[in-house]
Amino acid sequence: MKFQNLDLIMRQYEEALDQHIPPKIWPVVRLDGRSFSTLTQNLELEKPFDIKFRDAMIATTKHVMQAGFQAIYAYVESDEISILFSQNDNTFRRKIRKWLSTLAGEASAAFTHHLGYPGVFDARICPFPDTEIIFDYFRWRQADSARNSLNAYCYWTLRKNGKTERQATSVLEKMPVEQKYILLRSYDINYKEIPKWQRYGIAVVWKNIMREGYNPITKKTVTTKRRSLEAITKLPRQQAYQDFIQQFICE
Ligand SMILES: Nc1nc2c(ncn2[C@@H]2O[C@H](COP(=O)(O)OP(=O)(O)O)[C@@H](O)[C@H]2O)c(=O)[nH]1
Ligand SMILES: [Mg+2]
Repeated sequence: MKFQNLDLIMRQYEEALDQHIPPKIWPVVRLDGRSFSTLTQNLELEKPFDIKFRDAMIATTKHVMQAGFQAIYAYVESDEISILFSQNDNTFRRKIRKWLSTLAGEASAAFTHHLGYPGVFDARICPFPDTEIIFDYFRWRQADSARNSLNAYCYWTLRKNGKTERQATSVLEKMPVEQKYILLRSYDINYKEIPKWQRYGIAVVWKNIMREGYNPITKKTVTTKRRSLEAITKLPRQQAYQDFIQQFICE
């Protein structure tokens, strides 16, 4: 078969499953660490929360937000990163396979580089039609963070105090939230005083920085504006959290 004919046929196969993010849709990509329960165990990280791991997740998020797409806002909790991109982001002509493979690859490379241990992320896209549902999405992830955080504190407190995996799981099964606070208090842990990031997650946002410089040609001081990424470890909650996110979104 002639190369040109073969090329035509192969391209049909290659492009058969291609999909695109529709116009005007806001893409939120969630990256999740693959088998990080095992990874965190192999690295003997602090339980339930480890600062080195947290910092690797923040560094990974900053890297992905600067990987050539139009990232607007990111939220990190546990081993997952959610990134909101501009509704007008036309990177790779919005081809979904390019977005998912590139973003998962960038995250995996950055995390591995930062921690010196191979970590792999999967990726999915949530295509949101408006900002209301974006707020709901981030509030949902924050509620998930708070729920998992309380459970992790209870579980590891029981494990550190002699309970087996099965015993700890069985004690916590169907235990009401208030009871979990009481359980922690009985081990001298005031859960309401733990660092906020462990409960409500971390945001990574763009900040404008004004820099003063000297122009040797005009011999004048000049002020330049630069964008840089900042991690916010004390996030507000519920409606106040929504208002916080709102400031980064312009339609
Ligand atoms: N020790 C430790 N483990 C963590 C920390 N953050 C996340 N993890 C682990 O990461 C897992 C993430 O959950 P999930 O994605 O459902 O598990 P996976 O399928 O094994 O990646 C949790 O179960 C924790 O075991 C941390 O700061 N310290
Ligand atoms: Mg995971």
